[in-house]
Amino acid sequence: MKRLLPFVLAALLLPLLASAADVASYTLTLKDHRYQPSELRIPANVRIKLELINQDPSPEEFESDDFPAEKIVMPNSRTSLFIGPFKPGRYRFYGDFHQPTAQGMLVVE
Ligand SMILES: [Cu+2]
Repeated sequence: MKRLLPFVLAALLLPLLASAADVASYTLTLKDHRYQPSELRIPANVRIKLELINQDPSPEEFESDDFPAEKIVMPNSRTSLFIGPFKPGRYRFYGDFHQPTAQGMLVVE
């Protein structure tokens, strides 16, 4: 049993590593309190990793009323969150601290 242990561990852990690596990553950059891109296309029915890059000198909060998400990104820094899975459709998101300009849309297809 002792010699089998590494193989047992590998058999247990590799699928976990593989599934983590399989999560596709998408980037939203904040600059001048606007999201770039303002429309982000993602595939339906999968969980995705969203990288938030804030190039502004003030904090922002990524938020949506269409799906559960609320994440603060500090000035000149980055963070990430997982969102989805989504059904096909359009889902609005915004920056809570600069709503007049920080508007965007997830286009799920
Ligand atoms: Cu908020």
